Amino acid sequence: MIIPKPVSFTRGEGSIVFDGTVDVRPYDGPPESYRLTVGFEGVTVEAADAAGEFYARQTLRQLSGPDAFRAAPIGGPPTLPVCVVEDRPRFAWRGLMLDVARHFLPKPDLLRYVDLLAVHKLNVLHLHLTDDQGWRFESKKFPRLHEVGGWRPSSRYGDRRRGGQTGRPHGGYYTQDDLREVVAYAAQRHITVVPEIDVPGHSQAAIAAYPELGVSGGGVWTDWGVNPNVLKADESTVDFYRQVFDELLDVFPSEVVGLGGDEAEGGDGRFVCRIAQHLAQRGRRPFGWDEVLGVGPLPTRTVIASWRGEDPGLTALGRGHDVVMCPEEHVYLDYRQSDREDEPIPVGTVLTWEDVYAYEPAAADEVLGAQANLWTEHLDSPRRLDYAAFPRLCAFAEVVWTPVSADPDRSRNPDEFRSRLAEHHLPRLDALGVEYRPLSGPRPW
Ligand code: TNX
Repeated sequence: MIIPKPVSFTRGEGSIVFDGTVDVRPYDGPPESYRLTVGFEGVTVEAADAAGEFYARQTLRQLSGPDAFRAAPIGGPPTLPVCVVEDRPRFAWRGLMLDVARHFLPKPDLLRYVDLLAVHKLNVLHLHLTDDQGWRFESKKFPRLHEVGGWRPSSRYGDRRRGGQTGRPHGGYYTQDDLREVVAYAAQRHITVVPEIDVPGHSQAAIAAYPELGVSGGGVWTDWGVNPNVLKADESTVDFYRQVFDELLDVFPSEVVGLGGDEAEGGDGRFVCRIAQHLAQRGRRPFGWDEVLGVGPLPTRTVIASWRGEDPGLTALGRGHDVVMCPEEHVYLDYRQSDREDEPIPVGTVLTWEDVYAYEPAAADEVLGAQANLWTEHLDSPRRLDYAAFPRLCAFAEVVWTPVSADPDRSRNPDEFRSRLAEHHLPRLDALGVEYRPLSGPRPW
């Protein structure tokens, strides 16, 4: 009944009425771990650190039942089962990548996603802030980036299955203060916001703002797919981006900072190497999609996101990099959830919650962790995001907390998870106002 399934859950006889008082004590466990005891004498949380205490409190909320997740309280104080819960995460990096570039997600909705990550005990929000179709980061030095790059005109709609066009005009950006607020809000929930500015491909929005940056010109892109236009690798373009990244570092304290590097066909790899070096000189760890393994020398501290399967991640481990596994065939939450004709967002290959739940990261003892990726070409509203993210993100949360093990009581079990989804997760998501995809099939929109 817990998300994620804890290392151990022992339920005793009886229950107590919870008056909100928690006795917090130190715990001799690994980082982020805790033991929660609900006894007749009261509630005790033993926590290894502040994050462990935070997760214990999330679990307490889960034990309190779905109404504890409503925005406004209903009913009296919750009743808790007498129990002991021992728990520790499996990975240090338990992430979600949100693409706020293809469709801008207004700040209140972004904060809501931070809350949803916290409920699921995920601790990294990777924000994909720029792409061909939009630039979402306010730049004080180069304001045309957000003023021009933040807005795209209308275009015709194409067949989504083939990529297609963007359709309606669309735009928006976060001010630096907005993002500082998001960072602080996330930090209170033990979530690190890892920003990404994508170079040297996926950069048409920046090129629209400052045409001299691009190999060729053009406006903010109104197609989906891989754009052949990329950034030049000359000194002035690299220097421009050093200044943009410096602004980014002022806003985001995260040690790990994303520079993209994906799908830059025809792009000059030296661009990525030089930005990576710049980030390293500024005391940060560059973070790139697995294509960056092919561009030339990178600081060893570079973190690699393995999305084209897991082989690139294994290669990266062999070269001494830290790795975040996010293989598209297991954790791409933009992919369609069934092959039904009426599935509303029919992109990619079928990826069910069962597929996500069955994901077992390779080299699990060596990688930093895993993240689910939520690309938003076809997710143009928070409602659509909810539909794509849930309940698959619930399944993902359990993957990064609970290993597959020989002990059936402690291992992940899809049948048992299905009943926990139906009995506990979905009522909780209902209480939170999340418009998840029903287990029975597509929601009629
Ligand atoms: C590939 S995954 C991309 C994104 C797209 C996504 C669509 C990756 C690093 N790049 O630009 O949005 O496929 O699923």
